[in-house]
Amino acid sequence: MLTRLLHALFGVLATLAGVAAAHLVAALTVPAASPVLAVGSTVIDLTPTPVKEWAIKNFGTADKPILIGSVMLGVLVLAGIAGVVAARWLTAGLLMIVGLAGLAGVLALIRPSAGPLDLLPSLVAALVGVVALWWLHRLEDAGSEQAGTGPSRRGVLIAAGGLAVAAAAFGSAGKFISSYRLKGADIDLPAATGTAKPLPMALDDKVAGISPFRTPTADFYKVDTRLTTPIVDADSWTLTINGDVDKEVTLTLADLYELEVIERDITLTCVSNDVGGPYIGSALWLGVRLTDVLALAGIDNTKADQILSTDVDGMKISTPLSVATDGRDAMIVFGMNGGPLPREHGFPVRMVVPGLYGFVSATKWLSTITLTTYDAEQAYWTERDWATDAPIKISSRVDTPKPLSDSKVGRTFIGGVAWAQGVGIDKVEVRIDGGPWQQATLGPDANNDYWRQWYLDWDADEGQHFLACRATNKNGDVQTAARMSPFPEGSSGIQEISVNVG
Ligand SMILES: Nc1nc2c(c(=O)[nH]1)N[C@H]1C(S)=C(S)[C@@H](COP(=O)(O)O)O[C@H]1N2
Ligand SMILES: [Mo]
Repeated sequence: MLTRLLHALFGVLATLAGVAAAHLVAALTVPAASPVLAVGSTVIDLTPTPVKEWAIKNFGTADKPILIGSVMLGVLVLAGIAGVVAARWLTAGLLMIVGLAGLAGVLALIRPSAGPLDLLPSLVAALVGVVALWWLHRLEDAGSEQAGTGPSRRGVLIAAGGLAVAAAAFGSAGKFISSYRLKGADIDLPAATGTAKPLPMALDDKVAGISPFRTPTADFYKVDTRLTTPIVDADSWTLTINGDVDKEVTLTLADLYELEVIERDITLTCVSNDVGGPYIGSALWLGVRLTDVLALAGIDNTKADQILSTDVDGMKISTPLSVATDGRDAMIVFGMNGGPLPREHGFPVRMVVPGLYGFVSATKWLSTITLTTYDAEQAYWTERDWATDAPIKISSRVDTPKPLSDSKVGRTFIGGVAWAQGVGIDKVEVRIDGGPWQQATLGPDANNDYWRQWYLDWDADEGQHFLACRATNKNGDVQTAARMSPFPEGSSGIQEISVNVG
């Protein structure tokens, strides 16, 4: 039994060393080609929408670490078996390791943007894994011959320990190198013509715990299908506009800077939020008008109804052409909150279309814009049965007090944010313990595409309380109480939280 466990450990250690070495090689070349990430990305793509929904609901943004952990666990179980098999029949065990690495290699190679270099990390994983497993077994055999009777395990254990240390070192080096490469890249940004009005401080200081009127870049939510952030070189980056246009054009960052540069305060929202959810943020975006860019290619004669935007890795997002060109400030963005776009938010260039959920508008790491029809080509989420025309629904959220929190008896605030991009917020009401709706005080109005803060004075008495909020837009439409889940076109309903006072 103990010998079996030791052999399983051999397999696990050899595989860990291989995976870690591969991760290091990937960090230096193509981070997404790291075997664990290649397998993980495929699992994400193959996961049915309801399971994904469930994972986002239960794990939030921890869904990815949990996914990677599960993939790793599965791989290590197989690696343990390979270790045990290798003790009986070395070649078979080694072949199992090669098979595992080979599978990761194939998955890395079939990614849309993959090049031959993407095979390198898996080759390294196979090589290191095979050599390590072979070496551990050889040491063990040598040990048992010397000792005559039982195998002397000291040498083997020292070797195994050394391998574990090497794996940890490779892995950390890989992590360090990719985080270094992921550090914000710098580019010179042009100034906007007619800069946006400075945003008032609003209720940030008055109402403790309320969402800041402008979300700090570091706190901005992040949602995408990626396990690693693409590293794009701004100097060689280009944007191609093709498909059903008068003439295909390819633009550099400098070409974009030649257009009229604008600056807009816009609230971005993810469709995956339950009512009251966290995936929303408001920022100052710097860029050019999407319509100005499309005009360079000429779309007057187009029969397209879809803007299909593709990122540098081939991931596709659809946007209705009529919506993006209806006069709203749809943007091709290169700056966020006064700095360049951070890598995780789409460096060097992304799309932002006010009023549409991010999954049908906010393409990060933008590379190509294709004018086409919904019949001819389908985007990533369209293939997964999400809506294609998904305007953001009127909604509001209680930021403070926090759900299920404990607070003190006495005067305090109930506060939060409300949004109705495109139309603007006119009113927010709060309901305490099922009583009448009471009108909250609104913070300043930056523009109709931006959220508004709100608060209500509250003299809290002891006990459990239920707090709900609802928004009304400037057309008089009230946030509906009818509950809908995020799939397929965004959640609706009214958030009601429970808090304890005492
Ligand atoms: N290339 C790419 N762009 C993408 C996504 C993605 O998965 N890949 N996710 C979209 C979704 S669902 C949302 S809500 C926004 C989120 O933008 P953020 O991460 O900057 O907040 O980006 C959008 N752009
Ligand atoms: Mo999203």
